[in-house]
Amino acid sequence: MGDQNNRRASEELDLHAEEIARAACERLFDKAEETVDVYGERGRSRFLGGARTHIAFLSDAVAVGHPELFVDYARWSYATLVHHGFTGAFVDGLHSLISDVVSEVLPPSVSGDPVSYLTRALECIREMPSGMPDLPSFMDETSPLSPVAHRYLDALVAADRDRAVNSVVEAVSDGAALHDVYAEVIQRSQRELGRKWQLGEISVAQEHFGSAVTQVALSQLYPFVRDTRREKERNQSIIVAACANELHEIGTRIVADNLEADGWDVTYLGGNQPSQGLVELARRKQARVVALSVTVSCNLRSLEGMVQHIRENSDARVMVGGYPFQVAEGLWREVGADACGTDASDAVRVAQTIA
Ligand code: B12
Repeated sequence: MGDQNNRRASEELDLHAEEIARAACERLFDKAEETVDVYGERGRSRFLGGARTHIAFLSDAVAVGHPELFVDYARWSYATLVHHGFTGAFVDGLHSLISDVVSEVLPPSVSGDPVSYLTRALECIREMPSGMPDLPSFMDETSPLSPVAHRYLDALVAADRDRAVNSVVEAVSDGAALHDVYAEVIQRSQRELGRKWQLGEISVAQEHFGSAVTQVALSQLYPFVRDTRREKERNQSIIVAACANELHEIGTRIVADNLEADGWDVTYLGGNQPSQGLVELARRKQARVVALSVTVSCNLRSLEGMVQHIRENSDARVMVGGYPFQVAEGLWREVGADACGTDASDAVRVAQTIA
């Protein structure tokens, strides 16, 4: 877990984030004319945006004291940039520049960790095989629901909402288990959409459309959730939300629906939830558990603050989940949670054990 020095370094990074991003951008584009020739003004604004996101991810990784979180992000962003037409050398230069600027701008007493995280990320990127990074598919051809998953994904990519929604509703009506359709069709397709965007095969608009249709599909599947809940009613209340600043809400919603199908009285709050109202709701609903989700590690401090606030102001147990906990072992304990689950089915198992 991050110590006081980590926290200070991260605060300084936040304070100087814009200055660092702009200085790195200026050096890359204004001092190396060939960079402007190759990537143009559009490249400059993309780089600036990317540099800001980089610093946000770096800052949270430093705060919680887990360099592997930043390394994971840096590898992901390297693969994405290379698949979107930037050269490996450009991305390498970008990392080196950010590292140089961080060591110049941050006070020497706190720059050690951020610079060492950046160096570690750079080393890992340099160890990646040259050429286009391989991004394995998320689709599972051995799953009995594979044909439905392909139908669903193809319909999302083809911008055919009705075909997508009908494919999952028909699968459940024909007897497929709800949690399998969530895991094998919807979750895999959403992740595959992300991969296709990363590979440059689909646009941001197609990815956004796909996620919007998935929300419609989840609404159409909700009556099945309610029917299953009636059979299992357990009269225990749980609040489910994604933490403040976290916009990824589909995984959170699937967790909520799985819990409800297991008989829980679920209050689902969606994404980007501040802790204030959540605690009041937890008290009013006499919630046994609050389940919090985080997907991007730059929201970890936000999640941590919420866990602390819930602990100090309610009796509810706290369960956390989401991608960063798959990358950094033991992190869930360090953010102060009572438990962590890996996916929606695991969330059901874990909630029962801590309630
Ligand atoms: C759709 C999407 C978005 C949408 C979200 C729309 C919405 N309404 O939800 C939008 C466009 C908003 C978005 C934004 C961003 N995104 Co995005 N996004 C995705 C995408 C393509 C799909 C996410 C999804 O629906 N997954 C499917 C669900 C079902 O899976 P899941 O979230 O993992 O949830 C399961 C488990 O994690 C677990 N779980 C989750 N929460 C909890 C909680 C508890 C308590 C428990 C027990 C379990 C649990 O159970 C869930 C169900 O089984 C992913 C790709 C991917 N591989 O996931 C990228 C992805 C997550 N995004 C990414 C990034 C970088 C971003 C941005 C930073 C981009 C940017 N530069 O602005 C922003 C951050 C915004 C923010 N502040 O939150 C990266 C993260 C890279 C990394 N290594 O960290 C990914 C991987 C990009 C990719 N294309 O491959 N994104």
